[in-house]
Amino acid sequence: MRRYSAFAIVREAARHHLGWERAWASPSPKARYDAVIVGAGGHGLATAYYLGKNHGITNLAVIEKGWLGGGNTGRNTTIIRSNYLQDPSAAIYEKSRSLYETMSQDLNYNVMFSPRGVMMLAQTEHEVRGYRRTAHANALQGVATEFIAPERVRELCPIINIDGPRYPVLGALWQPRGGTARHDAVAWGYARACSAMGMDIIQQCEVTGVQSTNGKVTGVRTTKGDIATGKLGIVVAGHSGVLAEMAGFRLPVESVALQALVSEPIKPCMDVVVMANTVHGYMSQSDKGEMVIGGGADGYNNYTQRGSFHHIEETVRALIETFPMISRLKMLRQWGGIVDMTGDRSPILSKTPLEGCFINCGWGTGGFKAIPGSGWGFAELMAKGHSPLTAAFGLERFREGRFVDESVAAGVAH
Ligand code: FAD
Ligand code: PYC
Repeated sequence: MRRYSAFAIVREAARHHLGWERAWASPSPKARYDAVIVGAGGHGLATAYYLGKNHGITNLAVIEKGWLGGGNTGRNTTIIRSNYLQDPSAAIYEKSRSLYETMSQDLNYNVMFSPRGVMMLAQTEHEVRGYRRTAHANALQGVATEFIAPERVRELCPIINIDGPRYPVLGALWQPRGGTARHDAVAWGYARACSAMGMDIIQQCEVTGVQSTNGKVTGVRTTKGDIATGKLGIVVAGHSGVLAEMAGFRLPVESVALQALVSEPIKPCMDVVVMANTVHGYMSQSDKGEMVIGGGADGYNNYTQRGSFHHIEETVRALIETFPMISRLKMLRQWGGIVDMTGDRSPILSKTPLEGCFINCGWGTGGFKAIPGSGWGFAELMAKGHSPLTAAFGLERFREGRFVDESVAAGVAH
């Protein structure tokens, strides 16, 4: 792989940009790999990358039924933060956030990480207590957050209506090094780095079956033929239940639609990310000037990548009361993704009842921020059978009642 650099831009400018290489190869599948990852979203690609980089496993294929990054990785609102309450969550999300800080250099690909700061508004006394508690927990975990007063909220984001018609802003949980990154670039950067290590990324290839003998995985059946492997990572987000069924086990996961929308572009008016969880909407401004907006998840199971109309209405209503100046903005686009929700709102990174088959899912509405940390930990689990980062997130926790309960503590009421 030829490195991207200022020198390369000058060189290519001088020869009419004819020398750029394809960012990744599109090979046909081989008959056998040491490891196969199903799903070329951020988590699958990051897993492949760290299996190669940290554990030397490069005879590997990532199998994707659509195009890489076309699932939730390319559909999210790109918020990155690590202000979780429980220790195992803070550990994996902060590992992830810290990997985002150096991802562009590490991958030699500009993922446009923008640590512009994330604030979660406290609009009830209950939220004030909850966020103060999270700030104390984060201090002990080494995660830099603080609880800030309404005056500071106004200073950081002058367009907020502090006295809101229904709920005043009583303060906020502020993470100054939280922020956003360009979601497609995260997938593309990992794909390019994986391809450069000799891995095969096979798009337009659906896994239709999981093969096994005597309780051990032996391969996968795909629309491009059978592929043998003794190590399988299932990383398919909203389709995790479908793949688990192919592998012969069930997951405590529900698939629901989560949607987002963007407005027409306007001049810069907001340089932080704001989440308002009581009224339930969140907003940031993209580099193009569009307001990037989201709200709650649908309340019923679903596999269509859309989302219900009443959620758009509720989200827009919530944001207009928080940011009255957006009331006359036109919305340009709306879309949805299918997210995989667990009961404790924490992910599953686990061995499975099928030996050699591992599952990474349950990131629900909040897994974009977790991509590098999840890839790091899941690769270690697949390579060595254990990872300190993933130990609390095994499937057995649902049987044993050891939940990592983030359903309210994460501050996102999805
Ligand atoms: P995906 O990116 O969905 O990748 C899974 C891949 O598996 C897909 O490409 C799919 O095609 C493939 N696949 C499925 N079945 C098969 C099969 N049989 N064979 C082969 N391939 C298969 N998180 C945040 O941290 N911050 C946010 O601001 C945020 N906002 C969000 C907003 C929206 C609207 C949505 C939908 C999600 C949001 N999320 C957010 C959540 C985040 O997007 C996801 O948790 C994360 O992207 C999941 O990544 P993934 O790699 O696990 O899944
Ligand atoms: O987890 O921060 C998050 C998030 C924001 C929007 C959707 N999820």
